[in-house]
Amino acid sequence: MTFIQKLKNIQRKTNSLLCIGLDTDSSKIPSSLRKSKNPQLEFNKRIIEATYDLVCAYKLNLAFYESSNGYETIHQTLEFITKSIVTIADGKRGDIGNTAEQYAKSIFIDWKFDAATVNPYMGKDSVAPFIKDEKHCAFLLALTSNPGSKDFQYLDVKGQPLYEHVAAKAMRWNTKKNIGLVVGATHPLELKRIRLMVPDIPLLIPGIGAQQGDLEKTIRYGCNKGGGLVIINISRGIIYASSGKDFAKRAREEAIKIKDQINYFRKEYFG
Ligand code: OMP
Repeated sequence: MTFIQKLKNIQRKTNSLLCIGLDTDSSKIPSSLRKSKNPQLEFNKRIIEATYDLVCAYKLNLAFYESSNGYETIHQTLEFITKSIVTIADGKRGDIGNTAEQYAKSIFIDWKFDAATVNPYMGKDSVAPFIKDEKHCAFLLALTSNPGSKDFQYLDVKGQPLYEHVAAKAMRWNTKKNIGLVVGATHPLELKRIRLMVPDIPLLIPGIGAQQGDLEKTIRYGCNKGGGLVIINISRGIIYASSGKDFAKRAREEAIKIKDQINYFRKEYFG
């Protein structure tokens, strides 16, 4: 099955565009779990158990797992996720072809993620290993959600901001229909322009919640004509909804709230 088919299937099944980011910070794990053998894994399992029917994807930001037994935790977390749900490795990889091959191998072959975030700054050969197989998707950073996105991504290059060149290249490189773009929810007007440039590729949109992106505009401008093809990622706003024993229950409540808001706006703008 291609990545796009898998994404469409799960979004239809759960009626959800929501992706929960498992940015599991060891210092934020509730004290009730700290005595378990692997608190990070236990936390992830409890969040997944409480939310799997409400999401289309889980995104693991690899930075949170780059510690002694972190890579094994990634493996075990993935084993716990229902196979029909999309999994995204957020490592923002980007290196010369030979090294990129190794990154792609660990993400897609060893861990068996469906998708990866990729920094396209080093050009086509750094992206190529991630888009060999239509089962896998590379989400290229186009316009990131953080304040520093202004430093380079808006630079005028031949009359167009740099991030639009990324969108244009993504369209050109997308021969296997397995490229997506990352666009921050903190830039709704730019999101609208990007969606016009790339009508049929998936957008991974972080920045709602802790980074205060605008959900209504994100849905209105980010979705394709059919009201889909976006993945809305929320990490801290859901997984740390409570720091108490009730953290999983509160994460579920928060996920339901956001899923419902997303669907409300989808209905409003796309019928
Ligand atoms: P919260 O702000 O806690 O919802 O987390 C956002 C997640 O999305 C983190 O894992 C970020 O690293 C990631 N992210 C951004 O916040 N902004 C971007 O522009 C791109 C990403 C990403 O590639 O996922």
